[in-house]
Amino acid sequence: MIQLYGYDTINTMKVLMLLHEVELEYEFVPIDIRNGEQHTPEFRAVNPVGKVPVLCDGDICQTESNSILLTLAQKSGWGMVGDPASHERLVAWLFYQASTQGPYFGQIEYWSKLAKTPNPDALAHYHAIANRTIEHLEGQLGNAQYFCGSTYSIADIALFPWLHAHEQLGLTLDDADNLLRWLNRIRARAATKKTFVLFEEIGT
Ligand SMILES: N[C@@H](CCC(=O)N[C@@H](CS)C(=O)NCC(=O)O)C(=O)O
Repeated sequence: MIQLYGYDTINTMKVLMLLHEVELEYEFVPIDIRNGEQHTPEFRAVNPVGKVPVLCDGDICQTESNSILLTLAQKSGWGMVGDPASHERLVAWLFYQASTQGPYFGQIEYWSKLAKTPNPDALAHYHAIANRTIEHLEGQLGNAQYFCGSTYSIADIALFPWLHAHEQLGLTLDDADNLLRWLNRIRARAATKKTFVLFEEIGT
């Protein structure tokens, strides 16, 4: 059975959402990153970078949440989109999420919750970038149901967790009705609800 090393983190959430959509059996191996378990020799043997998620299938272990999404979607046939233009768009969203949305929203989490020395300038800087990101995503989504059109795909799964957590970061979607509709559509899915339930259990 495949194993998912993870915790109640944004990037773990993406992989769980996909596993639940595909209804693949997996073993969840919690790695308590708040208590340093990502730095144990046992876990470093699985991922030398010391980060979750990691998905292992036998001896093959894959890191980087969006690359895990892509591999699982290609293998299962779920979460991809049909025509070449949509496929290019899907891959571009995965890169955009990993290079822009993820790192900038992650900086807000750091400066608002984790930093020992507050830095209001840094927080304001990353809030401004995140607000531009939200504006961009709102415009790109437009009236479409999903980021690649009418098909729910791994592009949506990749972009979902940070937007789902926007209130915890002090961000608002008051001017982003399209994104709010999109969030609620995804929150209502059985696979997403199952992921939320598992998140409640992790670390408790
Ligand atoms: N680019 C990686 C980022 C993974 C990552 O940053 N994981 C965080 C949790 S979301 C982590 O394990 N942090 C522990 C640490 O850095 O010590 C991915 O998308 O999987």
